[in-house]
Amino acid sequence: MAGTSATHRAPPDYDVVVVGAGFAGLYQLRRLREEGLSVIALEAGSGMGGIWHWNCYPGARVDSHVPLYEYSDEAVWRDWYWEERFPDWRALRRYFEHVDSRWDLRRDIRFDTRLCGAEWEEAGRTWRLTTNAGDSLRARFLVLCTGFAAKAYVPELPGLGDFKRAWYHTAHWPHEGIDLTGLRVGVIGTGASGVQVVQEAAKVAAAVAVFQRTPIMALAMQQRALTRTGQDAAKARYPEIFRRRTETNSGFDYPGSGESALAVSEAERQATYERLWRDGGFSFWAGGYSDLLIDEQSNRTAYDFWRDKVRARIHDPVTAEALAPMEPPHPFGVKRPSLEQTYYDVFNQDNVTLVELTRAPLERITPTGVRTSGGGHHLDLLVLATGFDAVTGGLTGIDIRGSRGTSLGEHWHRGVRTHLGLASHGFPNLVYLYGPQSPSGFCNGPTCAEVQGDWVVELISHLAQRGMTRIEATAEAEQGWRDKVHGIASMTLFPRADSWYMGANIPGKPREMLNWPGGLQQYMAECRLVAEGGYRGFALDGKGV
Ligand code: NA7
Repeated sequence: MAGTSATHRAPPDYDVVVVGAGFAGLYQLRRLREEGLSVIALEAGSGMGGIWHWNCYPGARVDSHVPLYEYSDEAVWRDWYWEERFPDWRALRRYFEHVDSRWDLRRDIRFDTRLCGAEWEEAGRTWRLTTNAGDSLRARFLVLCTGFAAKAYVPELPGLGDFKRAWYHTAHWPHEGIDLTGLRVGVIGTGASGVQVVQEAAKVAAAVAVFQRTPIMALAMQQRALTRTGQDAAKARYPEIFRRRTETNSGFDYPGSGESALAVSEAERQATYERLWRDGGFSFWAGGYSDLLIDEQSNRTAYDFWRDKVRARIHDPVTAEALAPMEPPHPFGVKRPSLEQTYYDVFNQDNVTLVELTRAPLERITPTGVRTSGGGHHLDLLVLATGFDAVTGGLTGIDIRGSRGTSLGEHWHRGVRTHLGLASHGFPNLVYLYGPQSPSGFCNGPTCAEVQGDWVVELISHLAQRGMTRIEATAEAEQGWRDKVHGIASMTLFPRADSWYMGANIPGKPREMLNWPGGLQQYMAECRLVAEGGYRGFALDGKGV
């Protein structure tokens, strides 16, 4: 058992330490403070916004629309205005400054401070935390809000170390920016980040080589400029909009038809798909037929519609087949679709080349470019849009030692184990938001931050009010939740693709569903049941551990 010396029985420095100052962390800080608890937030970056503090690569922009992608607090939205329906990283950074001006958060955030280690001290029932700044502090509760994309994935590319020109992962883009004008740019990866970089680079670069392993099924963003008057008029409906987003399965405002794609005529289906396509954003993915991600035949109707829309924009038939194959590489929407504005059009430009790594595998990075079996590509800049050790990487990257001295990484070595996607056995007084086996990847971020966040605040307040100092998920509850997650996932098409949803984008990572696949409504019901049952599946105050 870790840390039992009498010196550790002193009262903790804080009731709660929150880690991360993105949507989830800032919400925790504000709400827990309101409950009268002493709270501090640690943030590795020098500013607020979480992923939006780091994301500044060319074209970085959110794929979720506003006002859905913001806090529901009227004090924040009343006098906040966006310029676009899908804001870019600059607008999102301004938004977080605005949030701070309304919630007065900064005074309780330690910036440039990364949590390096956390050790459970049983005697005092506290976490002892150490940071890169050399601080050591003790907290009763530890709330990790590190986000689903805190750990960038840089694949082992032979020769990368020899590359003499500049290379960057999208998540580590220099904050001063890079002017792409006239450069020969290579982009490895065609996920959401790769699509955005390619669109921007294609505008100004001398040459853009896009190295594709799996074609992305990108949807039409249908970006729109937003006016102040339009937003003022809409604000009367905001409370209703924010309420509705907690009543859907995706945390957005898509009504969902409840109908199978196969239950309607071909003409009706095509009309529905056209409408969803025109709506833009994730409508086509999350707002359509209910069996899209369950039934292969139904899924195929959506794929074919998507494929034909995309192919109609690409002049060269070989490129069209590579970007939108006649036969789907995997079912539609089981890898996260991204949103595009000009992605498919830029491949008609002379300065953009698609390199199919499945046909011409990457052999090595040379000092001046990338060599595939099909030939060499000279580059001035190589962009790794290769994604993240998503969902778990941000948590396992911190050396967290629980009551049995094991780390979270060790606990999850053979697969993730959580109760409600919020807590783990052997890690008392520790919760993580947006974590594995929670709705995270399948839910609009701010919705999840508030829904899960409120539950966590209630839990901690419940304990504090009763003078309880210890809570720990039981091993049985973890097993039950894991079985539920995997049981639901096995009824879906998600296991059919090697996605980050399945942990399958990282070599050696256990292949398993990493998100709660049962929809937000059932998740909320499960969380409610647990709380109403006196926090079922948790041992309170050390009883029953
Ligand atoms: P993603 O969606 O994980 O995309 C990563 C891309 O990088 C994807 O196309 C991968 O191909 C590709 N990749 C990864 N490793 C390699 C190697 N070794 N060689 C070639 N290509 C590779 O990350 P993003 O940053 O775009 O988006 C992450 C999330 O952020 C996104 O889902 C949104 O929620 C926002 P693959 O498909 O695996 O064949």
